[in-house]
Amino acid sequence: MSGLQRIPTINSGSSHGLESNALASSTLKQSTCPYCGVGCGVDVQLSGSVGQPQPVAVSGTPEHPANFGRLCIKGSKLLDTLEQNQRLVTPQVDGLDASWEQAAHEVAHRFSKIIKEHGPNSVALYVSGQLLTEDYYVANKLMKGYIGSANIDTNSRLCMSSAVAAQKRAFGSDAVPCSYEDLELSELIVFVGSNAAWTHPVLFQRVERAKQLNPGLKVVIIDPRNTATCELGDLHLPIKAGTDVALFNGLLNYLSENGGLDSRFLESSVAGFDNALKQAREWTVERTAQVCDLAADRLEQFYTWFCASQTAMSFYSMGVNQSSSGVDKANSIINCHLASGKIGKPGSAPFSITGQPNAMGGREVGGLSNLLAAHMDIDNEQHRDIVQEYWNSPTLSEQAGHKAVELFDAIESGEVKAVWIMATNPLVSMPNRNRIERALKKCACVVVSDYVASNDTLAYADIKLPATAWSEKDGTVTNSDRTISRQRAFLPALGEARHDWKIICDVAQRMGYSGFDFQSSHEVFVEYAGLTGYRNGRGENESQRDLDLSGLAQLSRAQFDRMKPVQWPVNSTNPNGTKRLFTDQAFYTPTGKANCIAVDFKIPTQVTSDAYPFVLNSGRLRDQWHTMTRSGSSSALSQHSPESFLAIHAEDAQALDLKDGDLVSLSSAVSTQTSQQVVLPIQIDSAQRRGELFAPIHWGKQWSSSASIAYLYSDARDA
Ligand SMILES: Nc1nc2c(c(=O)[nH]1)N[C@H]1C(S)=C(S)[C@@H](COP(=O)(O)OP(=O)(O)OC[C@H]3O[C@@H](n4cnc5c(=O)[nH]c(N)nc54)[C@H](O)[C@@H]3O)O[C@H]1N2
Ligand SMILES: Nc1nc2c(c(=O)[nH]1)N[C@H]1C(S)=C(S)[C@@H](COP(=O)(O)OP(=O)(O)OC[C@H]3O[C@@H](n4cnc5c(=O)[nH]c(N)nc54)[C@H](O)[C@@H]3O)O[C@H]1N2
Ligand code: SF4
Ligand SMILES: [Mo]
Repeated sequence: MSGLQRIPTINSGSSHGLESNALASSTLKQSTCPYCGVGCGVDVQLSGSVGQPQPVAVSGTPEHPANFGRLCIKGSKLLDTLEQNQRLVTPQVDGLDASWEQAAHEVAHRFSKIIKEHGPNSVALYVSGQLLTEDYYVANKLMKGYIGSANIDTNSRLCMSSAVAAQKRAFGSDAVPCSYEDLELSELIVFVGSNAAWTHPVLFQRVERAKQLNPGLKVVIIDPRNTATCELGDLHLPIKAGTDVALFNGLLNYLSENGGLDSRFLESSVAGFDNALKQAREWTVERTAQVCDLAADRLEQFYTWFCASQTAMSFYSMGVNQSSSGVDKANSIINCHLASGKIGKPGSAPFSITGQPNAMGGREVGGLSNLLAAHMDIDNEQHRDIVQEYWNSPTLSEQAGHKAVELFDAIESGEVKAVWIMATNPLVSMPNRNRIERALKKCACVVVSDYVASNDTLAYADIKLPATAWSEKDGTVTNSDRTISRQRAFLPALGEARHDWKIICDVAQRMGYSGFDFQSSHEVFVEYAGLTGYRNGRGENESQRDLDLSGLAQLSRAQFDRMKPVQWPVNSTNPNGTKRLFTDQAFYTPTGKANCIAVDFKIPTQVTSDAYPFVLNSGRLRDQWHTMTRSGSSSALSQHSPESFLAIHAEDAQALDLKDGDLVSLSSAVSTQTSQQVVLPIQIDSAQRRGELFAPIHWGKQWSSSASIAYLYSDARDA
């Protein structure tokens, strides 16, 4: 099949009463914002003829449970970023334009040849939380069920895999217990390692409003930097980077000594508490304050509030997850919620917030190399049997594949000889960029699916495959509180761009595999929903899983098109979805009890030295998205921070005789110290702690010759 593939643009029909105020000549499409994990509903107003619709306005969907009509600046500027002339519109093979027929054949042929000569583990997929669930599902099916290798990992490894591992340890499943609404029902909201004011703005606005409605609501921010989020805080704890386990062990100890435990809940529903407490015992307020470099009275203030409040939400993000002890950090937070019974009830939960629009959907379909689809595990024989039986697939990988960092190691070592990268830009986002460059240079076959014509990773591609962009994509995403929403296409595919799921199916079929004859995202979705319910229960031959969408497995195409946002599980017990998990105090472990995990504070793997005296913290700016392929082309979004910078405390700047705007060259133990790879202008900003620097993650080579901070980071990580 070659040539243009057009997506029908008939209105998929919103089922609410918007018709009343819609103009006769215009139609409305409801979709979901493609930026952050809040997952806001967006209404796109179209005018013009049915064949040539023009988007004219975008606004928040009034009835979407994530945003109730609100949008942040990135969402409200979505139409500015529908840039058409930066797009990849034709497949390319070895630098030449190609037909889809040729391109799909080449990918299939090169992958098949390498597999034949070197086995299934010699190829890999590196995918992304920006794919739709349907894209992700078929990618995972191809790799684990047909190629027979689990070498599929995702940029979510850099993002929330610590939270996944922690939730699995504590709850027996990767389950986010709460609903956004809980943020409005709580007495205490703790932001840990999150700059939500910039990174999850609509949720932050909901908290802002909740505080106006209830001045008794307390907000605490635990972050080494004094960020925009701190403006809402009753208390900011400028913690020394990397010491969160100490802080939450200290809280656990405080709860036990000050009547903050929920003994009944601990007795009936929690295992491992005694051991966890034993580990936490040494963390007195004084000792904790010293290790975390905090004022003891301020730390105790936080402990008192948490201990005294009936409800609390701990909203945690990259300051927790991206750490050599990321999983322990998350479990130390969850421990405190379990110990005080602040879970499974309104206004209370440890809440891992996801970054990307579909990081949750990706983990649901098994996008990580150690998972299987539908929240099943690769190291569980029964789970493997369920998945293989449902797919009726020729094989199913029995062992976990390489995780992101190891995957690029394996490419560099030559063990992996072909990689297909989809919807992520690892040259900019993976640590230790020199190593990623070496690996991709060496790799015999690099395939990249993207919708932009150029980015730092496409520069290494042998085969470039043009994917549809947000306005053209059609399928589902799952946000941070388990709400599944529809993304709906409102423009036809540009040029020869194709949907990611379709591209994967085209290649799979050319590799000779059955099981990929899907005709629409709807067909993929119902197959996936069916798998979540398949042999899911307590009976013999069954295994009980939290993720159950069996209530959606029979959706017709028309029902799928009209589907409203719904929180999983959706099944016969909960046909309209499920707001909160664990309200029955039953968890997904073999005993039904949650696990408190004994966690030990460890100093970060990377520490400062005489040669490298500064800690480099990195994160996001309000108006840019990741490596800027989406947001970089909007002039409105570039006003807030037009260039990259290195933020430094005034006293550190003074000691180095640096002033605002001075250019500094940065090096680390892994960067090439002689080259001027990273040069940034100084921004004096005492929101950093002394000895800690901050740089934004967004700029790669495409946007600036020397602002790619990925050169500086080693690949230290939590195994
Ligand atoms: N505008 C914008 N929004 C985004 C994104 C974007 O690119 N742009 N990306 C999305 C994605 S994928 C993600 S993952 C989320 C990330 O959302 P956030 O995690 O809120 O984003 P960061 O800016 O990385 O902020 C992490 C915070 O952790 C702090 N921190 C660093 N080290 C520590 C530590 O040891 N302990 C503690 N307690 N805090 C620490 C940092 O100072 C920083 O303020 O944002 C999402 N939203
Ligand atoms: N130093 C440092 N590094 C970090 C982080 C940090 O805090 N500090 N954060 C990490 C985190 S949490 C994350 S999530 C990553 C993000 O890092 P990346 O995933 O590398 O960043 P993006 O710019 O979002 O890259 C997405 C790419 O896919 C394309 N794309 C978008 N949508 C689609 C689609 O639907 N289909 C296809 N085929 N292509 C698409 C875009 O054009 C873009 O080129 O960065 C990580 N790296
Ligand atoms: S909060 Fe996130 S999902 Fe909502 S409009 Fe802003 S970027 Fe989009
Ligand atoms: Mo992320």
